[in-house]
This record gives sequence, structure tokens and C-alpha cells, in this order.
Amino acid sequence: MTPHTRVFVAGGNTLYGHALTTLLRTEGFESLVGVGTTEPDLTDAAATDAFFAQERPECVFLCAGRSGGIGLNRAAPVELMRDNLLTTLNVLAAAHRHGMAKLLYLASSCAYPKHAAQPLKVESLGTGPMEPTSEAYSTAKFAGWKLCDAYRREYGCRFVTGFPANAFGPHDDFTPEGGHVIPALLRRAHDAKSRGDAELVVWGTGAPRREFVYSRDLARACLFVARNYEGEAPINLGGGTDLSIADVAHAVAEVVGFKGRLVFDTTKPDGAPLKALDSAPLLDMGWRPESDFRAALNETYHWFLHHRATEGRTHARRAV
Ligand code: GFB
Repeated sequence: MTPHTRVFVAGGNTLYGHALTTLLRTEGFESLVGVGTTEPDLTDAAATDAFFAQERPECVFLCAGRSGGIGLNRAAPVELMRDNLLTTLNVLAAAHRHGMAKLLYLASSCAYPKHAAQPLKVESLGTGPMEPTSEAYSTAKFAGWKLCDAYRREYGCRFVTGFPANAFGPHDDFTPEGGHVIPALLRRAHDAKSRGDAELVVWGTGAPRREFVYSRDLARACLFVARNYEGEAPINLGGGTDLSIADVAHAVAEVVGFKGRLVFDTTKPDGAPLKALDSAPLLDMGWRPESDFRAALNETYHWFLHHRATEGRTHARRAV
């Protein structure tokens, strides 16, 4: 990969996509294609194929497909599964048809068996049932990995699959019901503080543990893998911070400045008891995360504040 390599970040408007596009620009990549509104509707096979025929990307980061937290997974399994199956099918088919050099597909840690040994090694994929609360979405991600594998075996395509840890950062989905735990709690803590609430509700028992990776680190890991990894096996993209949900909720309250009580709503699902990735293959290749969790949480909160403010002004402008 050189700064002249034609790179397509499929799903540029996602959490991962924004972080990757920002990093590629910082690294001096000057031939990014399909950025912003020029990205085709990837659920449309013909539009996706026409885009590849026209733009002929040489390297693709496939992070398209709707995603969401445990709430959205329970509320919209059909939409999440369909959107991820369609976008993955179309992009892999077009990438193969137009002879693209290399593709990194971003699956999800929820595709691991719910009770696999921790930290999660790629060898445990497919060895047991997945966490039910996100099974439709996870099955689509699992299928995406298997399809990359099939293209590699049948046509020799350099399609690599990465399994990211739970990511967070700017451009995430901060909706209180649909977002993942960090953006949803930042939003709800912010609203609770603004209203002067005495309590902040946290879903579940607070006991589950997750490995969190900052989107900027995840983007760096993706570029590192695109440049340096040619293995057949999928690769974990972790190296993040392992925390209980109660720890996360306390950190969020501190960052937002919410002084009230945390209340755990055990009528809400906990999901998987633990999700931590074994990222030794990536770390052994020399990659290292750079972000501090608390500083990353702070940056994410300030991005949210700024974004809400501009969103407010934009809305006002649009209304006029
Ligand atoms: O982030 P989250 O939805 O992802 O939930 P999962 C993580 C944990 O945080 C769960 C708790 O134990 C939740 O019960 N939690 C507490 C909350 N408060 C909240 C809240 O306000 N919102 C949310 N969302 N959670 C997802 C999968 O599972 O992992 C996705 O559903 C995807 O498909 C993602 O794979 C990486 O780790 O539980």
C-alpha cells in the first residue's frame, strides 16, 4: 500500500468508517474513493458493481452494515441481519469481479460462542452457540467471515477477516435505546445531569465484562493488518481495556460530571458474561494500542457535546 493506492472504506459513515477515513487521510492516502455521498447504496448489487467498475479500488475496508447495542439487536434483528448480509454479499462479489487487490472485512466479537474460553481465540469460532440477544446480527457477521474464506479458497482472493473488540468513539450511535453501552450511557448521563436527576439507570446487573477499544486504535489496527497480514486465519483486533459494565458506568458518570446514584435495571439483559479477545497474533506482529481509556472516553464525550451543539444549529438552519 502506498499513498497512491486507491482505497475504499465501505461503510464510511459508520463508527469504524469515520475513524479509518480520518486515519488514511492523516497517513497521506490521497486516492480515497467513495467518500461521503459518493458511496453507493451497498445493499443494491447493481449500484455496488457499477461503483467498483468505475472506481476500481485496490484496497477495501469493509465496515458497512448496520449495527447497534443489545437493545437494537433485540428490537430489529431482521433489519440488522438483512443489511449486513446484503452489503457483505454485494461488496465481496464486486471486489472479486473487478479483481481488487486486498480486502479487510470487519466482523464482530458477538460471533464468538457465548461460553467459549476467554480470552477468545479465533480457533473457538463456530464451536458453540452464540449469545441469543444478538444472534441474527452475529450470524450475518459469521457468514461474512465464511464467505471471505470461501472466496480465498475458490478464487485466491486476498480477503482477510478481522474480529474487533467492542469499539467506541466519535461518530458512534448515541441514541439512548439503540446505541452500544458507552455512547448510550454518555447520552443518558448527560441528559440526567442536564435535568438534575438523582439517578442514572444502567441496564443489567453491571457484572458483565467487555474489552473496549477506541475507534482510533481500531483504525490503526486495521491499516496495520491491511499492510502486514496475509494469513488465512481471521485475526482479532483487540488490545483494548477489559472492564465491568459497572466500572464503565462509573467512568461515564465521572467524565460527564453526573453526581447522582447509579441504579442497575436487572430487567434489562446482561448479554454475554464476558467478551475479551486474545489479540496475541496482532501484538506479536508488533502492533500496539496507543489510547488511554479514560482520555478516549473524555474525547468521545466532547465530540458528542460538540456534535449535539452543531446538530442543534444545523437543525435550526435547516428549519429556516
Ligand atoms: O454495548 P452492548 O449493547 O454490547 O452492551 P454487547 C454491553 C453491556 O452493557 C450489556 C450493558 O451487559 C448491557 O446490559 N448496558 C448497561 C447497556 N447500560 C446499557 C445501555 O444503556 N445500553 C446498552 N447497549 N448496554 C453487542 C451486540 O453486545 O456487542 C452487537 O449486541 C455487537 O451486535 C456488539 O456485536 C459488539 O457486547 O452486550
